[in-house]
Amino acid sequence: MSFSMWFSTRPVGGSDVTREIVVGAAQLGPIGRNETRSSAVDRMITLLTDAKSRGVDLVVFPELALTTFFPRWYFEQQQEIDAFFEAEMPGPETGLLFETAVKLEIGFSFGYAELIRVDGRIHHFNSSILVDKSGVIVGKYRKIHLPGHRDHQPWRPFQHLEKRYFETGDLGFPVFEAFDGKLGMCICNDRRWPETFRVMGLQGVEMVTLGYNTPLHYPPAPEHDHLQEFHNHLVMQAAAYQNGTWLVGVAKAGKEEGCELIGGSCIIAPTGEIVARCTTQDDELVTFSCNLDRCKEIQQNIFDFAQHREPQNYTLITAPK
Ligand code: ING
Repeated sequence: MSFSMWFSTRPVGGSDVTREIVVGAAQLGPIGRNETRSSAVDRMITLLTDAKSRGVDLVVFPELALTTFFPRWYFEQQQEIDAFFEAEMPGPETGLLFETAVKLEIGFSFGYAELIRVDGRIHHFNSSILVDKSGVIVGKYRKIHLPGHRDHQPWRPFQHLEKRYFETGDLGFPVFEAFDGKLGMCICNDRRWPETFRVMGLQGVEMVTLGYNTPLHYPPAPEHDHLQEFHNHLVMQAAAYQNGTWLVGVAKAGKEEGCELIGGSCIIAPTGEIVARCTTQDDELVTFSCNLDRCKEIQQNIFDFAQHREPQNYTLITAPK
């Protein structure tokens, strides 16, 4: 076999202008129970401003970035619970974040507790939004995989009452045309479920942003505590590689109201490689220039769904539980 037979000339496709998004993973340290939203917003603005000075286009903040992770406590009164929710977005205390971002011409994504009224009924979601450089909310996601439990379980050193305080997200796993690419979002526990990313992968997602609040201690299985950081990166790296997408995972980190939350915020390439990661448990920004066209290396080869997927063999996955 001649030498030239070994080297197929790969088709040279597309324009020579690459689609880059300079991303900032903006990790937050602990937010105290009595810390005001304005204080959290000020910390986010500091990170936004630093990001702009570093040429960032899109800053990603954690899940429930405006308050402490309140599902760790059992509340009887709905009024106490609703105090952690936003009834408007932007609202009186988050408007400054939007105004500053517009001035800086920078996009951002963050998670918050969303309270909405529909036909006179109040709904509560663990939500995330994507805001473009002109301050327009171009995408919204509501957390679907709610971990933890619904009832008060005093045996636990801290509660995890997301099933009590939030409804299951009702928007699916949408992918949005924004920042010259296809962007999707998910939230925290969603990242542990491969279906989350495959649904977005089937929509051609090129970057997924997600925030998380992940306690180091997992009361039902303390023997896994030492694996929390490993599991965190394992699922995100696998998701990025198996769907050929960039992934930005951002923690609320550190000892928050006595509960140790893992850090490990990072930016992951479509190959599954971690290309940037935080090294502290505090407010910290790491950045990377993400070439969206690199998704093709995976999406048009090893995970070319049209060529290689066998959905007729996967029907169990969507069968009702
Ligand atoms: N937090 C955790 C998460 O999925 C958890 C809950 C921790 C589940 C450890 C399993 C193990 O990262 C949220 N907010 O979903």
